[in-house]
Amino acid sequence: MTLRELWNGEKSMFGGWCTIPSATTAEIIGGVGFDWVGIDTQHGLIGYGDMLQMLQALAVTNTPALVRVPWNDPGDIMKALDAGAAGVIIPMVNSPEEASLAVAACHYPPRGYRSWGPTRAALHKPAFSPSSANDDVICAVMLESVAAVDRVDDILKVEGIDGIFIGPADLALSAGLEPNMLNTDPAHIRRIERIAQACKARGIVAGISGNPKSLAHWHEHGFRMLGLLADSFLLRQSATQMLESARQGGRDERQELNRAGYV
Ligand code: 3PY
Ligand code: MG
Repeated sequence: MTLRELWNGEKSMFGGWCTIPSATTAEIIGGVGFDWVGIDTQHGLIGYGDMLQMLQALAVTNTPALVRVPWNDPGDIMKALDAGAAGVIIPMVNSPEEASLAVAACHYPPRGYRSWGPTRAALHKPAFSPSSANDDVICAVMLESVAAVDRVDDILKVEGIDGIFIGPADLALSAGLEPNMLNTDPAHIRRIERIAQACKARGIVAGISGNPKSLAHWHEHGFRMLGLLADSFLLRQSATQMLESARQGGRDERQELNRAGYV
């Protein structure tokens, strides 16, 4: 199923998140069965060459990739799409003007001003055309500041936004709170709920990242694009747990591995 088909459906879309610059980790995460995988070129340690190889690795696993670009920059957006990303996640969008800029960079004329040169994007798609690309590409903008929440209704009126992805840490930081993905400050929670309501009113997919428990909570508020925590976090967490278990004589049953742990 394409990301657009999933997007236009009703089901939850669980995403993996890659911050490690490695086609191998991308392939491993892609093989897990996520509905989409984010390649984070903003806070992840991933450059253009890594991103390209990670897109190739994810394609092997048939997992649609969303690239989080470093900023709302047309050049970065277009390079990620030309390299074959199914869509982009664009950070720090704070106004309708910034949202229009993001949407226009994702679409070919007449809808936008994406420049022609789909070097990898068109590679295995004989029917690729400006209009098919415009229909397929997913443009998700990140609302992650108090200023963005204050203008959420105007931002969502911008034609061509497919999804809102909330950055809980930056949103909290902009309100003078701890930049914590799971911040439970009541005013912070109300801001997230406010965005969810605005998305629901306009039929726009709402997204957020977190752990399974927080995602279950946000799903009840209408969030469908649900990003799980990053490869770097998962690796560190399970390595830490495994080491602790080994030091305790292997008594933690969660650390039992099949087939010597290679696959
Ligand atoms: C944030 O929490 O600010 C994010 O950007 C999460 O990805
Ligand atoms: Mg952020």
